[in-house]
Amino acid sequence: MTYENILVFREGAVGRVQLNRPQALNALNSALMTELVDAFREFDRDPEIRCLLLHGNERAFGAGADIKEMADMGAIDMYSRDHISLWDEVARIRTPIVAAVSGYCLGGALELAMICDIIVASETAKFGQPEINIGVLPGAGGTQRLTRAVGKSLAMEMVLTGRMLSADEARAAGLVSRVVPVEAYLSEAQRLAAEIASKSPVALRLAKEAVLQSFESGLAGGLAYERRLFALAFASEDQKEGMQAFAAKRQPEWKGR
Ligand code: CO8
Repeated sequence: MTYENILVFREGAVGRVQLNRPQALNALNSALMTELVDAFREFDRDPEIRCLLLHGNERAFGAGADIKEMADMGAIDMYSRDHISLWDEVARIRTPIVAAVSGYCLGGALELAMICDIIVASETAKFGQPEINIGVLPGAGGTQRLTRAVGKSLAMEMVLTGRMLSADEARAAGLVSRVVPVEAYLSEAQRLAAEIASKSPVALRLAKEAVLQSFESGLAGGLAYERRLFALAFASEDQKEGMQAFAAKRQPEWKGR
């Protein structure tokens, strides 16, 4: 399939997608989100691909959902067209996803980055939920995922005032895992994605599922879930190979089953 709003690359076992509407600061219209979901799903089905990487350009990861596309919509349009479910589709991807963020990461684009599993930020990154300034509120999960990521007080400040966090503030708050100079943010994220992609794909998916379960359940339920997935890992050849390779002091060869 050819895409008009994203660029898609295969780099070894990493599937890389670049958001590509620079003239609109990568505003996420429904065409772009549909293409993104399509590309991610295709990678997710591909056994050769073990980690995904999502990024924009230096000026913007994304300036949010496309305001011009939404401006004239009524409540029933919003409800029945259900564009927001495209964000839910990204959350259903089982392959780990690294987001590399430079410049603006606002509104629906921050909500998209928070659905990814790890955020690497350039020093120039700016994170915000500015929807309050256009008379609405976050609609693709921001009130929930941001609050879990940075805590109630800072999430409230961001959502109620629209203030953007700098990269350093975002790291201090736990929203991003690392901050790197702008000229290195993409290569650093590629390096991280390649490192993740070198692990057992079975174990990666089980681990991602187990960590995400912490958002869905209380501690007892989450621990029980983790225990079941841990036991399930022992049904894989990769578990045998990983542990035998460790004992034999050699590198494991992952089979992905
Ligand atoms: N939507 C559409 N177009 C946009 C958007 C956007 N979110 N952001 C920027 N653009 C366009 C501008 O209109 C402009 O286009 P043009 O050159 O044709 O006039 C171009 O991108 C460049 O933008 P600016 O000239 O404004 O650039 P500045 O450097 O002056 O400002 C800002 C950069 C501060 C990022 C500014 O563009 C801005 O405030 N953008 C809007 C940010 C925002 O409010 N985001 C939240 C949107 S609402 C949302 O995300 C809700 C998600 C819920 C799910 C929705 C499901 C459908």
